Amino acid sequence: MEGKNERALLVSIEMPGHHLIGTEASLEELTELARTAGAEVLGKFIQKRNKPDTTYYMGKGFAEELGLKAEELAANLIIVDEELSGTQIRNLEEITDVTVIDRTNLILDIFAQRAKSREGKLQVELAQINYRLPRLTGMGIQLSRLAGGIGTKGPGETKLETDRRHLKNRINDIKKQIARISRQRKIKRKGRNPNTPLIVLVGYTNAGKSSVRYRLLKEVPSIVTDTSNEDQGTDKLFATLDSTIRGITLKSGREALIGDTVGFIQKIPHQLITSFKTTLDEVLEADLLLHVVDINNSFAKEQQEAVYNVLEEIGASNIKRITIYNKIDLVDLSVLPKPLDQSSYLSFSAKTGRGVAELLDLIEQELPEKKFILNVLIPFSQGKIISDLHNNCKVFEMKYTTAGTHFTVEVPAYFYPKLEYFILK
Ligand SMILES: Nc1nc2c(ncn2[C@@H]2O[C@H](COP(=O)(O)OP(=O)(O)OP(=O)(O)O)[C@@H](O)[C@H]2O)c(=O)[nH]1
Ligand SMILES: [Mg+2]
Repeated sequence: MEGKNERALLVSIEMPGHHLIGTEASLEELTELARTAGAEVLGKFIQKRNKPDTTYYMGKGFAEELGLKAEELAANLIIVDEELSGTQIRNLEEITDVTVIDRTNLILDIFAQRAKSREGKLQVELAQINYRLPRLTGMGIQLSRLAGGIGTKGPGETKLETDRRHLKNRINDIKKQIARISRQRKIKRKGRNPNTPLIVLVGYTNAGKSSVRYRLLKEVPSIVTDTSNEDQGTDKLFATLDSTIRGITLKSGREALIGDTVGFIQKIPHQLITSFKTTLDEVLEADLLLHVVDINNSFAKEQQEAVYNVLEEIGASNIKRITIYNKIDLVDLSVLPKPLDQSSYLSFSAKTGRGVAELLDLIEQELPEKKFILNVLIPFSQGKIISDLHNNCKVFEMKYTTAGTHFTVEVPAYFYPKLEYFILK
């Protein structure tokens, strides 16, 4: 969308209990999204209905008026705050004579603009194809131009079938490439010291995840010495797309890895969740999640709920969390709200640095001690290690061999280095 001088009208329909954050707030968020994508927003419209219209999503009369409004304001784009079917899009375009896109398509567009890494680009393309595939009939004209040409048409196939086959092939191809990158990532992860716990920042988009991490990297001894290239926080939705990991050292001397991730949003397109699976896998591997909440946002509570929903959807809801009420410098709160998920919480400001010491203490407290099950062979000469092992580890099995004692033990992280040399492959 960028650079095309998009002049947009935004539309939402208000249905009882439909939007998590309320119709107007959702439309406000859509405005931010539209601006982020590079569009100028000329007007916002809401129609109250009990349920969506299957043909036009909104009422036909309302759609016609919208078309007139678009002509009057010289708008060339209508953005609907919901995911539409291909038929609804085509019908709306016919009746308004303006290009129509839905919320999902807009978010996918932003992701496409933002994606930098090869993996990110592939993931976005996959999400886009999964969005398009069921809408091929509706968007026939746009897509037929993509496929087609000599040699692409199988015998007896219609254009639509050819397009579908084309996209399905591309999906397989992308999935293979993503799987390959994901394997390389796993190998890299295995190379990481298994002692080092992983902390991952999660939260609603623009809550301040990158800023919180930047603050931590600056305040504590971190493995990155040069922070000039770090994301210090950007006032844009979905500024962070790729997950990156940095190392920090906690007060106790314990090292930890801290990962930044893509932000969540209400009504997040499910195509994005499935295609960003490998990136989100990092969240699943976390030992502790830092849930960053923009306490200054009037919908902080609803945004938290949206985050809980996404965590649930990706299967990360049972990972321990700390809730960080960020941007406290912007509000005057005598009492902090208790997070609904019962997690530990604190007020914080990435801007002023308030709460840094407290956060580090909380992290130390909440970060579960990692444990490993190991098979080790300890030579008889290592009497000290054997007695330490009995005192500090849970022994499941012990067998004497000629080379020494063979143990199967559960080992706390701090003890791991002592045994590393004796691990049986
Ligand atoms: N006043 C104030 N602004 C903050 C604070 N923390 C972050 N911000 C601002 O909030 C905006 C978003 O910050 P980011 O750190 O980029 O947010 P994010 O959660 O990483 O956002 P995405 O990566 O886009 O999901 C930026 O303009 C920051 O400067 C804070 O404690 N106080
Ligand atoms: Mg960010």
